[in-house]
Amino acid sequence: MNWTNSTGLSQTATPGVDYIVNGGLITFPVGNTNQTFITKIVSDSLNEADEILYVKLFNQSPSTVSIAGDTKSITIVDDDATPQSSSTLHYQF
Ligand SMILES: [Ca+2]
Repeated sequence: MNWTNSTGLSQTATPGVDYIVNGGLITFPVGNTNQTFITKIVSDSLNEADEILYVKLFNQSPSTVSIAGDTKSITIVDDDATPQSSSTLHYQF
């Protein structure tokens, strides 16, 4: 089946800014319910809230296979520190 992180769903992460839009083919061996894929996150230095993006599975083969919960959310956890405020200003005249 295919997967994509371009779902068109309302989310807080911005495609192309917070993550790279991609997708591909993913194969589940018979009897296996777990599989791994890679979504690339764009690093920045902004202190911001965690953001959500969605990943969707589709085009399963055979088509009779059912997918329980074909859309899942991924949380991009912000790893940038809160900026330190400048509490003291020094003036010299
Ligand atoms: Ca950040």
